[in-house]
Amino acid sequence: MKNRDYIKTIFEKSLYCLTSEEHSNNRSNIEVVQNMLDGGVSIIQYREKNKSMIEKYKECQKIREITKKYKAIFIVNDNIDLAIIVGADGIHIGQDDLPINEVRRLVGDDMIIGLSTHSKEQAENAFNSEADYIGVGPIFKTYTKKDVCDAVGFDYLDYVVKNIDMPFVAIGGIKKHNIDEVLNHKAMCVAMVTEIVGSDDIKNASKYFINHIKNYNL
Ligand code: TZP
Ligand code: MG
Repeated sequence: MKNRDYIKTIFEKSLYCLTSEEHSNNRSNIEVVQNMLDGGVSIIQYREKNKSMIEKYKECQKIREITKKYKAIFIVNDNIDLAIIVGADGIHIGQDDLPINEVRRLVGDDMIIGLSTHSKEQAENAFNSEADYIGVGPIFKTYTKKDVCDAVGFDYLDYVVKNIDMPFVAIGGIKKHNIDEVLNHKAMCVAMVTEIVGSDDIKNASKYFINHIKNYNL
């Protein structure tokens, strides 16, 4: 298992961007990721629900190549085999996926394992597992994720900030108009899907949020 303190240094005050081609206004995942990287994004998750495995494989190979060039962290959602094959830095899974200890056995000690959590109990379990970081959300209502649970709001985020000493990323419905609320609640790292992939200028939107998060003073 990676050192959680080390992952904290990567996540601290960072923007975490996810792909979603259906929300990318006719731009490909590759073009979107290239623009995110040009805007300075340092953590990219490939999340794509509408493609075949072979399509995802080809895209992930390409994204692995460019994220390496930019020294960005590359995390694959859902598909453990794909993450291993393309040499991703991490895999992100959900509560209904394989148990973390089995995933750890498959991916080895070096790969980052992220786990989505939506409740205090799930966070406690994640803390005591071999997960390296957790997703905390959805903070607000989101239509991006199809099978998502109701918004967890700030109570759960506050609980994690106070009680769970591991890297985490706040996610779900986070936009320009509400990001300050999330930062006020001391989110370590902020994840966005549609706010970035759906923006007219992905590079500049990424730059804006990276700077905003970095320079935000509580
Ligand atoms: N996990 C929890 S909410 C979510 C995921 C993948 C989707 C967030 O998308 P958006 O567009 O930032 O609300
Ligand atoms: Mg999943």
